[in-house]
Amino acid sequence: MEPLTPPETVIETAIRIDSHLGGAHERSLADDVLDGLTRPFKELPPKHFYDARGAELFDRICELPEYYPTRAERAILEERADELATLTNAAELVELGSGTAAKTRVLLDALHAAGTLTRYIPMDVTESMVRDCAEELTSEYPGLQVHGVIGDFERHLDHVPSAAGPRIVAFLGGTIGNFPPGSRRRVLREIARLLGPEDHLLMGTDLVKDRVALEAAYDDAQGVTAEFNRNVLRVLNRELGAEFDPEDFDHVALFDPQHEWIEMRLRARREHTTLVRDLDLPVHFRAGEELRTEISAKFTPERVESDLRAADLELVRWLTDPDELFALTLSRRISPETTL
Ligand code: AVJ
Repeated sequence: MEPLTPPETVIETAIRIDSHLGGAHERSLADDVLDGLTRPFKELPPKHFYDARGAELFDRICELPEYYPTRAERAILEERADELATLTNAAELVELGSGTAAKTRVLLDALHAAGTLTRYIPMDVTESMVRDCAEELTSEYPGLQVHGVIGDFERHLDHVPSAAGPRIVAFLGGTIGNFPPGSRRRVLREIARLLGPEDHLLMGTDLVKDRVALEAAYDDAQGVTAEFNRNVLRVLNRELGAEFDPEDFDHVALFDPQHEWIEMRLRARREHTTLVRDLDLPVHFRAGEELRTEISAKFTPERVESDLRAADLELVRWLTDPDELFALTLSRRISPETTL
């Protein structure tokens, strides 16, 4: 006779969390520092902003009067979530860079009300955020399964579980704008591989607008964005034994109209050399020298559509707010029949 299943394994657990970070993540930071701080034009990728403090500062940015993208995107979602639910019939929502999942609730509400929702799959590098939102959402939506994936969507998309029904892959907030054009298309192609014939990508993109509004959004009066920018130096201090004094740097945010992107930089206030101890790397800054910490691309409708096309995606819906500050696009894979 088969042994009885121990009672604890019979309990349906609504939450599963897989972690893919650890050692590999620290290596990626070390590699990025070695690569980025030894160049003539110093640069670090923006993904290293988001330790616990960085994630908290980003949440404060989202509440700032100058930072319109979060409000505009939420307004679009509130206006159109029911339509998205009807169009997609989604049983599951995969969210890349889920954070606190604040805006996600609008979508989850609509899918829940439509009666199709069974599973939410948040993916984020900030473990505490994935865990907290899994706890909250399973109690807010009875019967919802949450399968959290702690990882980097540039490296761990393979760990997103395969679809159990029609799904929406959400990539909100305009994060795709953090990638320069070439890698943007690579990231989109990789994301597109998560989509089957019944699935949709829901992507947020910030739109090109006048530079005053753009620069204010990245250089707020309260200095929260400046602190967020400097936070990357604290991350290097903690993770790699670097000796940066964040106060040695000014926050700079500029719109580059040629590239149609915002650049954030840290400008050295004085000439100095900092040691990154764990890498045995001295890093020299001239007075006024700048370290680029982020690009945030701003899009035209044509640009969004051509980037989607390059990833074999076709536009299903273009959704925008009344002031056309921000856009959400719903797209799907171009099916083989339509490309013949
Ligand atoms: C999270 C990448 C969408 O580019 O607007 C906010 C990050 N940087 N303020 C953006 C950010 C400065 C944000 N994304």
